[in-house]
Amino acid sequence: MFKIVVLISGGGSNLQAIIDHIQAGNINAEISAVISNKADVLGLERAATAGIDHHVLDHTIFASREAFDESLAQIIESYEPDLIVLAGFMRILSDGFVNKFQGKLINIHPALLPKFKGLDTHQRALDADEKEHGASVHFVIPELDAGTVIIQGIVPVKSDDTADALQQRVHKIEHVIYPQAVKYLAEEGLTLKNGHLYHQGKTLLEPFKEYLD
Ligand code: NHR
Ligand code: GAR
Repeated sequence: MFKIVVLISGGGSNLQAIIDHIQAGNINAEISAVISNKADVLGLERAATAGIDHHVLDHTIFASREAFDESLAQIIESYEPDLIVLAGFMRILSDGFVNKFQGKLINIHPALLPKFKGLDTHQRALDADEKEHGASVHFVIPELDAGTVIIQGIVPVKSDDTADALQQRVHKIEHVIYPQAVKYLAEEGLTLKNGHLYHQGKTLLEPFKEYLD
C-alpha cells in the first residue's frame, strides 16, 4: 500500500479532502499518520474521526528549527511513508529535512506560483489587480515555494473581491487539486527527475491545470 504522512498546523480541510477521496475509493493509498505542530486544531480531530494515528509536535519547546525538524523526521520515518503531504503546515523546513525527503515531499501553496511566494497571498493578489488567482501543488525544495509545480487550480478574481472571499474560492479548488495530485503520485507513476515531471513515461512541460466552474 502507498503510505502517506500529512503535516498540518490548523483546520485541515485539505487533509479532509484527501481522507474523503481515499474513503470513497478514488485514491488507492492510506494515510498512516497526521502530525501537527499545534495542539487542539480541528485537523487533529479529523484524523481521530477517521481512525488515523495523530501526533502533536510543538515547535516552541525546541531550542532550534533543526532540533524540531530532527524530531519531526524521526516520527515520520517510523511510518516509512512513500509521500509526505504538507497541508496548511506553517513552519519552514530546514534544508537537512527537505533533502532527506526530496521527491517525496509536497505542499499546497495558495497562489499561482511562481507568483506570490510566501504569506498573505490573497491580499497581495488583490493589490496587484490580478484577474486570476489560485493554488499550486509543488514538490518542496529548500528554497521556499520554489519547487516544481505538479498541478494548479485557477479561480477568477472578482471586481468586488475581498481577501476572505478570494481565499474561500481558492480553498474550493485546493480540495480538487490536492487529492488529484496525490492520485497522480500514488497510482499514475508521476515522478520528479532532475527537477522535471514525468507522467506515465513522458516528460510534462507544464503542470496540470484545473479551473473552478
Ligand atoms: N519549507 C521549505 N524548505 N520549502 C518550502 O517550499 C516550504 C517549507 C515549509 C512550508 C509551506 C509554505 C506555503 O505554502 C511550506 C513550504 C510557512 C511559511 C512561514 O513563513 C512560509 C511558507 C510556507 C509556510 N512560516 C513561519 C516560520 O517561521 C511561521 C509563520 C506562522 O507560524 O504563522 O516558519 O506558504
Ligand atoms: C490552505 O489554503 C493552504 O493553501 C494554506 O493554508 C491553508 C490550509 O487550509 N497554506 C499556506 O498558507 C502555507 N503557508 P487547511 O488547513 O484547511 O487545509
